[in-house]
Amino acid sequence: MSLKLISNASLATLQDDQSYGLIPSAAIAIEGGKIAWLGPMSSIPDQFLSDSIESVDCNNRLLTPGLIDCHTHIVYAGDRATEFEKRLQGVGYEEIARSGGGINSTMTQTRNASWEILFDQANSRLAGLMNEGVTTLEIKSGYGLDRGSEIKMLEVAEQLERDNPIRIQKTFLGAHTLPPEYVEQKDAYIDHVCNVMLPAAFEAGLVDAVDGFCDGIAFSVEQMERVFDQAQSLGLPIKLHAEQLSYLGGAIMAARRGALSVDHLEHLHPDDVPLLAENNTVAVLLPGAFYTLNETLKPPVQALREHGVPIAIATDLNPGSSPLNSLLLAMNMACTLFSLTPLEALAGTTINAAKALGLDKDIGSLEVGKAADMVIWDTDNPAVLAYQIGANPCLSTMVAGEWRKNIMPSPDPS
Ligand code: DI6
Ligand code: FE
Repeated sequence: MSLKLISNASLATLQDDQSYGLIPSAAIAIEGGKIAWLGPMSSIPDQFLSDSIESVDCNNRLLTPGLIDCHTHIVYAGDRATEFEKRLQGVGYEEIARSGGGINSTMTQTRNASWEILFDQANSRLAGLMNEGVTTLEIKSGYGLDRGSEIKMLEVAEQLERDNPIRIQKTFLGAHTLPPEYVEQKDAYIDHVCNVMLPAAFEAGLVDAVDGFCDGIAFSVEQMERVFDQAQSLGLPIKLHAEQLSYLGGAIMAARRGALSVDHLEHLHPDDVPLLAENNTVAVLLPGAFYTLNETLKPPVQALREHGVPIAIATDLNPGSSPLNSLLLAMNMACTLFSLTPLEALAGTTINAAKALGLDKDIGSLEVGKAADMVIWDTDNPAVLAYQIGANPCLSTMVAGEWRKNIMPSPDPS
């Protein structure tokens, strides 16, 4: 089994979300794709000190867990730049959606796109995220809105994982918006999602979790409950786009059912927060959508903190409300727009993002036994990651013990 040693690192272990878990002047040993040992340089066990072990000297640079983008829609065709121009002239996002644009316009382009075009466009978005140290990401369907097109999107997501050194979680989002075939028949579409689309995607082995858009311009709490009944009868975890543009009470419905996460939450009532805490449901904040839609109402961050709800941060990368191809920038926005601390932002893209995907036993922190997914950064201060805008201090990334990118300068000879 191949052994590797990374030495002279400033580790930020993120073993919980209360501190960076810093170990200065540390080393980390990797065996069989997992973390075998970590601790101070002065106490490296002999078995990891042999000359034959492949080793990298970090020269005291920061080493963190690999970043996790736990909410994305990176598989889609085309763009919505024309809609952006309209919105700048004062036409609202909801107005555009209600008049057949918005998600439906991306649906048309996605249905019409060949598998190869869809793959190539998603692959280049993925490259941008990977270049900044993302080692796991979630990808939702939701721009197909019929059986074949939803499956096409999820197959593209699966192929992205096969072709790249990255972990991908696939989420079925058939209940994203109403497709034109079902105008004024939302309940009939939800029946089709429950009885045809979701079972077909599930049987094809393409679904790790089920999501929906619970909002005035999309589906009601009752309609989402029907989708979740079906998801849970198939044994699938659930999550929900909730309280983004209005308050419907979807977040507490999802939390009561043990949802992994509820996402967006600008309109969440502080009174609803204890239920999230009781059910270990992660609050996923998406500052890219808040920024793009020029929102003013912020998620109730202080109430989430006070009740100990784990907070995650994601890009929500999508062509309409969040064309944000940078998780580091999402972290910066979470600090500046939502008053998160840089620690909360980093916990939000590591340990808490792993919880939002139900993967925290295997990834999200530097701990013995977890996967060796990690990033070496060109700084020794973890606050730098959320502080900079448009810089990319990622030097090296390892996934499951294998270097994916390694541009570490040689250690200073002096
Ligand atoms: N909320 C969002 O922000 C994205 N989906 C959702 O339910 C927007 C998707 C889009 O505008 O294409
Ligand atoms: Fe989203």
